[in-house]
Amino acid sequence: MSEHLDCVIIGAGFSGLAMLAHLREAGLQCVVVDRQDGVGGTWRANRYPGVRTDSDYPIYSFSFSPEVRDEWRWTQRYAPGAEVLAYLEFVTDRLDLRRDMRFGMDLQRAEFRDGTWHLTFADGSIVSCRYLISCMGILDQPIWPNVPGLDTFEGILLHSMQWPSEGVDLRGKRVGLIGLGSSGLQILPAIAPECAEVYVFQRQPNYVVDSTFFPVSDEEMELTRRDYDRIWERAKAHPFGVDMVVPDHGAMDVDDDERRRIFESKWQEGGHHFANETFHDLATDPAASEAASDFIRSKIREIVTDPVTAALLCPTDYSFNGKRVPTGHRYYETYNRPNVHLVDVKSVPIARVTRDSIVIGDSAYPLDVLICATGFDAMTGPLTRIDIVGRHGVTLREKWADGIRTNLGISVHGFPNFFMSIGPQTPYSNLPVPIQLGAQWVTRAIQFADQHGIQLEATPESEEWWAAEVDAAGRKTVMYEEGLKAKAWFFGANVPGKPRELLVYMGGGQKYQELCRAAEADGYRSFRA
Ligand code: N01
Repeated sequence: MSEHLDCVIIGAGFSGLAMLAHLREAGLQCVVVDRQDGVGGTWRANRYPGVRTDSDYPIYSFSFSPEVRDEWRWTQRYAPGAEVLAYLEFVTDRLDLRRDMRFGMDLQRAEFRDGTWHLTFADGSIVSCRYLISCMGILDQPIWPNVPGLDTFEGILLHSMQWPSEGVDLRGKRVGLIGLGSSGLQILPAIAPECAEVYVFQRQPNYVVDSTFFPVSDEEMELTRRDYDRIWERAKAHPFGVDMVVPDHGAMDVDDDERRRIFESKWQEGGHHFANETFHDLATDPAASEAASDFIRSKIREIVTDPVTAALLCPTDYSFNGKRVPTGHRYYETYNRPNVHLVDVKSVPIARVTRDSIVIGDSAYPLDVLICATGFDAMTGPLTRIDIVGRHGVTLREKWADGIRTNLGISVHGFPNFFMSIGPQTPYSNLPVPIQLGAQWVTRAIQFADQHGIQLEATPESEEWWAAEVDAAGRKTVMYEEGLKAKAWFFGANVPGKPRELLVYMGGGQKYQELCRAAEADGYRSFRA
């Protein structure tokens, strides 16, 4: 393949679909390329048992297509991964996007020369375009644990993100699980009933908010459809992009009994409800965050029958919001099963993996299967693994070696007509909201550039301004101190050697959208280097 296009969009997940729909409607000739064999992005890659969203279905979908809104039927409040994937397939077909999509296209290099982006793919295909748009998501670079001997394991070795689409038969197997972030803690309850034994190797416990996966009735679906515009407006106005109203009281404004009653009232509703609908300051006041931590620790002790296991599951090194809050489903209850064994690998770290076991101190745990739910090189990883070369011959990897620089997480100085959907330094949020708004913003920016015959590229001043804003906004939250303590991925702290800096904007999605609108109203001056 060798051709010239207006736009090439890299990635066929939520971002790529929204971007293609909007750019095509604006009359641009676009193609989406993806290295996987179909649409779905993260939802095609992550097919591990138990995978599902932690956002309620109305806000984990697009608002822009009346056809999709009216015709798609969600079945569960927190949709399972297969249902989200089916939704994205449905969107693709209903909006006739597939004709402009190419799969199995692994981008190796993109270079800006003579006013054009020149792309080279692993299969030798060459494509050129005027606009290059990254829709690669935030989590496409898996990390394996840095444990000696991992490659000598002769059983089944799996990463949560690379689960075989045909599934894995775990019946009667001895299974080891490393990693208890959102992925690992969804996997555990889903696999425990079928395995002979599960050994959970925990380095750092998490604050897991449990949830109930209510089915969605016909009546509720109809109400959601009817109310959708209002739901979307509320999500747009919320700092975290969810359809919730920020409470007017802080956790310390009420007495202990009332605080506990309020926490309890949201406990069963899941992560975002607990984090956003109890008190307004769980992300900004260390005392409020500690109160939430205390409440969750008390729930752990209430649910987990073995006191030693319960104590190990209680985080003490960082407080609530120090990591992205995960939603579980009977996660803590699973430790009451006789075949589930929690192994502390913080006080005695994993020594090595052998051909058939994990060795910790003097003990060897024999395993048939080892699952690594050990996370991602988040936000920057998808962009720095490819040679994206700007007009000075510098790659994004080189440009960001001493610190990320972008204007609003959308554009980078030295990389003309290159845009990022949910790039580094965009909001910490339920993602479909900034994804859709971002696709609409980029489409208008490209129309503006075409009308004025100009190229768009962040100015150096805008990059310095935005880096300072990102840092200042982060420092006002508990995510800053607690995230560093917890070695959270949003600091890059989970990747050996990666500089510690905030990879996301913590100032709120609504504030961020205001800034994007202001840049647009200003004639994109901060994007006209
Ligand atoms: O990854 P993580 P994830 N030995 O980085 C452990 C999104 N997501 O894939 O805390 C032992 O959170 C590590 O331990 P520690 C969501 O944004 C969403 O689970 O560093 N353990 C940690 O427990 C989420 O935040 C959904 O001590 C090791 C785990 O691996 C993001 O993806 C579902 C280790 C990694 O946790 C990432 O989640 C799934 C070692 N050597 C994911 N190395 C939804 O529900 C690492 N760990 C929408």
